[in-house]
Amino acid sequence: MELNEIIITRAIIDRFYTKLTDNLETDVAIVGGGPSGLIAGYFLAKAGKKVVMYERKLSIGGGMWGGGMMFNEIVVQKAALSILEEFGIRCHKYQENYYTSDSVEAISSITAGAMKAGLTIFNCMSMEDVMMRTDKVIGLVLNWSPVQMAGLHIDPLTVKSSFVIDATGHATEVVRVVHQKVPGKLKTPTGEIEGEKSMWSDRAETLTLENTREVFPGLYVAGMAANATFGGPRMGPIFGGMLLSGEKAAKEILKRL
Ligand code: 48F
Repeated sequence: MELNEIIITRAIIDRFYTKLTDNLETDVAIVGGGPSGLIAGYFLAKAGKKVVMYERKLSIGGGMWGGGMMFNEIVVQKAALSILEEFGIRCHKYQENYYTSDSVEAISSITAGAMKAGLTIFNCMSMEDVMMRTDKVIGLVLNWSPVQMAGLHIDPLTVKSSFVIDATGHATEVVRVVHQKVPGKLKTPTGEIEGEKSMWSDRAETLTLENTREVFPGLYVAGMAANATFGGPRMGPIFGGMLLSGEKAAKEILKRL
């Protein structure tokens, strides 16, 4: 049978339209497709929740692809090995408490695992604002990344969710938007964004987990965004904290859904 270009086009438009409209109202919307967001999405989807992710870039995976300085290996400590195992990611013991994985295998396996668990991902879409009702985040305002990059004056569209996770990494973009709109209202010691501190891997890995929590009603922070919000240090290419942070964000939200 001869292939028909119009059927190909119609198939893509129909399927994408269904995917888009199916996700206008969800339990959880995750901004940022790095390791912490993907792990949060995986555990929420696995628990049967309706969860959607928006990633600004064409590719999912954030800062994991490049390992450390483009040496495409990551380090994971013992506490997070069970998460690598959950996705069948191979790892090698380097020495006590230091395990390595190929960063490409790690992030591609996590992405595939999260999607198969039920996470829906929209790439090339950026969060530019949140939807709010008196002191509560109730959704996201989205636009195509290329629209933003081209500086086109085109209005965004809005999606609703019971909870939002800011997993935008160092940029902590969702928190920044909320902070801009309602200054001084964050659940941080000062009410403001405390700001990321310089490298201290050991402390950062512990703090990432502690800092993974609700920062404003309806809005959780995970991964590097948690440290940037609550004033934790950066940790470099050790990823246990990121994985455990995603898991914690999912667990905390599941208690409330
Ligand atoms: O930076 P990223 O990988 O976040 P993470 O999950 O992991 C941090 C580590 O990669 C690394 C580290 C670990 O030791 O420190 O940096 O905390 O992924 C964040 C993703 O969010 C996307 C961005 O493109 C990236 O892929 N992102 C950022 N802002 C937006 C966004 C936005 N406004 N809308 C959509 N996506």
